[in-house]
Parts: sequence; structure tokens; C-alpha cells
Amino acid sequence: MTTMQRRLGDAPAPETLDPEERMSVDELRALQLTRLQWTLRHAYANVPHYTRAFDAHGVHPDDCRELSDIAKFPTTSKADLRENYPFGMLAVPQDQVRRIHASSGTTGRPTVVGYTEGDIDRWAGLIARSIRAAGGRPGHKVHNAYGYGLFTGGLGAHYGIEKLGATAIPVSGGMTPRQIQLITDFAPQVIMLTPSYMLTLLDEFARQGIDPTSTSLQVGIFGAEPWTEQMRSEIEERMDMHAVDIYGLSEVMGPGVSQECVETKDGLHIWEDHFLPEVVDPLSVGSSGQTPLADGEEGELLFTSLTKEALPIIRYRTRDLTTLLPGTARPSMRRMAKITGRSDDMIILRGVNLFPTQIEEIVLRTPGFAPHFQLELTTQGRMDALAVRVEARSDTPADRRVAAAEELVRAVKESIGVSVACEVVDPDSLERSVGKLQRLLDHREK
Ligand code: DLL
Repeated sequence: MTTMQRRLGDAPAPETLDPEERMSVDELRALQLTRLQWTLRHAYANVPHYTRAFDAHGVHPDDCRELSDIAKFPTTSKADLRENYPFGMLAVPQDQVRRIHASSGTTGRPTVVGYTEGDIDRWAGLIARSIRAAGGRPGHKVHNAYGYGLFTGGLGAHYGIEKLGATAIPVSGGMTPRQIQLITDFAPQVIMLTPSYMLTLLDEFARQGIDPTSTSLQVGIFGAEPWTEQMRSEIEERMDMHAVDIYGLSEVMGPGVSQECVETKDGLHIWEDHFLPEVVDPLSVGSSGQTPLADGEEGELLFTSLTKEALPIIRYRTRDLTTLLPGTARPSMRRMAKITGRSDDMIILRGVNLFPTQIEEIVLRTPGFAPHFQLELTTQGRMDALAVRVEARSDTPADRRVAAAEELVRAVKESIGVSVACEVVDPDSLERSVGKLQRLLDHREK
């Protein structure tokens, strides 16, 4: 089959892949080691924070002789970036920094990241690789509804769309009615946005009386927040398009650290030529002698950048929980399973650990429920209580609402092992997302 005959949803022709995507495991590991040794030396020589942290830990870049030596080095956390606010983590003079991004900073100082010209070029290359893995091709039109600005989603995706040789439609988030008009009029093949904002767009299609399966869209590239297999089915069926996962975080680069391949949809291939992943027991991090977990065990994901000039990052604690798996569609690059959640988002309810994604799975498989729900934690007596507030679909009769609520409570008890309350609310009554959705309301007495 020639490249031209390939449909969206097929694997890209092997000759269109980057050479690194086709490396053998041995070639890739050798490249990683050279790049890791460079990164450690670069960080130690140019960032006072790393000089101090390595010295305090009794390690030196020369101690890295093989990839597993990474475990000897100290981890880096969001707090380290905050303490060095705004530019203390930069490893190059400011006049070499071409762009700044920052996290929203809702819980304190924002974390600031910087990029050299080379960093921006490599980032664009990884987004282009990610879109190609998702099924996008040169010549396609890509509707980019990730927010533009300090958030890495919009501009990060934008430069990669152009680098692929596709056409960027830089819509950003918001102005929802107009998003539908632009999709209808410009006829893009690919859309990039958060999964929760896709649900908002689906509501808007219905409001405008447009059948969402009638659009030109064939692939959606969803990330920036956790989403489940059940959500994939919901979106794929209602939009009649492929839905694949893209992952990344500003401290490590932005979107495009890992990407799911459309032909397998079996987790995200980590672009290991640029990032070295580890999964560790979240409770052991920081203690002495802590070692990475074996591939296949769930824990906290850490990343070390291998090519970043402006902001090299060593063993960054993402707080995201996942499992490392062997490569499939790109055999030498390991995959990460879909993120279960952030350790910060874990709810400990009367001693039982629970993630919002577990509730999402149950909501979406319960007939009568729309995919819109909210979680509210309160204090009742001296105990924490969790209420799941979920919207009924517009065609759900009243008696089905009651039965659906009972089913959800039973399913949560059976699969997670804890009692929750369920309140079914009218269609369109919960707040909608335009970007990352905050599902959890914490109203516990402090
Ligand atoms: O969310 C970068 C991004 C933009 C990724 C667009 C994908 C698409 P931050 O704002 O720094 O960066 O937030 C990073 O978002 O640590 C995860 O907790 C979460 N996250 C990102 N992608 C996924 C995903 C961007 N595919 C934080 N699945 C990360 C689950 C994700 N969580």
C-alpha cells in the first residue's frame, strides 16, 4: 500500500517515521545514555539548584556510566521550580531563551519554563511525530482548541501542526458556538482539545441541531487531563472518529512527551529518544536507597529530559500514576498505560483510595447517565462523605434516574469498596469545561 492510499486510522508508512522511531532497543539505549550524560553535566554546570542538590546527595555527573545509574541522582519536584521562581532553573543565558510558558499557579507561584530555539524545534518535531502517530498527515487541516497563551497546549500543538506540513487552525479554547461553525465550514480532519471540552462541543452540536457524525473530523487527539477507555468509546461513537491520547507536562516540555498510536490504541508510546521514564513507589521517593519499580508495576512516573537546553529536568516527580509497558507499534519505545490519576487527586475516603477516573468508568457504563459528573467531599459527623452528582441524559425517564443512581452506588461499593451518595441532576445543569475540568469540590471542614 502506498502512502497516498493509507486511510486515517492506518499505521504511517514506515519510511515516513523519524529514524529514532525505527531504532533497535540497543541503538536507542546507547543514544539515551549519551544524552543523559550530557544532560547531567549541563544541569550540574549551569543550574545552581542542581549543583547544590547533586553535591548534597554525594553524586556527580561522572557517576552516570549506565542508564540505571539515574537512580543515584536526586529527584526534582514542583516545589524546586517554585523556589527558583521565576528564572532560577534556566541553564542558558536569558538572551538564548526564545519562549516562556508557565503553569496556571492556582495553588501558589506559577512554575515557569523556558525554551531555546533548538528546544522549540525539537518540541515541534515531537508534536509532528505525535500527530502522525495519531493518524494525521501532511496536508490535513488541524483544528487546535487547546488554549493559547502561557499554557503549553495551544502553542505547543500549533508549531507541531505546522512542522508536520499540516494546516493549523488556531482556534484556542472558548467561544464554543463558533468552534462548531469553524469545524463545519473549514472541514478539518483532525481536532486537538481536552476530552472534557470535547463533551462541551458535543452538547453544542446538539444545541445547533447538527449531527456530529456528519463532520469531516476523523481523528481527535485528547490530553491534558485523565480520561478513561469508557470516555474513548463515548466520544468515538458520538463523533464517529478515532480518539487517541496525548500526554505531557510543562515542566518536562508540554504536550508530546508520549502519544498513543491510532492503529493500536493501547497506551502511549513515550518518545524515549528525548525523555527517560521511571516508575517509582510514590511513598519511597526521597528516601535513601529508593529504586525504580520494574516495568509492569504501577507507581509514580518520573521523567528526565535528554535533549532540553534551556530547562534540563532531572527525575521530575510528575505525581501521575501509571505503569510502564513494552513497545508495540514502535517496538523499541516503551509505552505508559493511560494515567489513572494524579496522586494529588486521589481521594482517601474512610481509608479507601479512590480516583475520579474510577467513577468516570462507572458513570459512563450506567444507562441513563450523561458523561457529565462532579464529585463533592463533605464532612458528616466526623467522617468524610462523597457525593457523586451526575446528569441524566435528556431522554432518561424519572424512574430510570432512580434506578441508575442505585446502580451507581452499588457498583462503587462492589468495585471500589466504599459507600457514596448519588444525586441525579437535570441535563445541562453542571458546569461545562473549556479546558481542563476540575471535577472535585472539596467542602470538608478543615
Ligand atoms: O497539560 C500539557 C498538555 C497539553 C498535555 C495538551 C496534553 C495536551 P500541564 O498544564 O503542565 O501540561 O499539566 C500537566 O496534566 O502532569 C497530568 O496530570 C495531566 N495530563 C496531561 N496529559 C494527560 C493525559 C499539559 N493524556 C498534567 N492523561 C500532567 C492524563 C494528563 N493526564
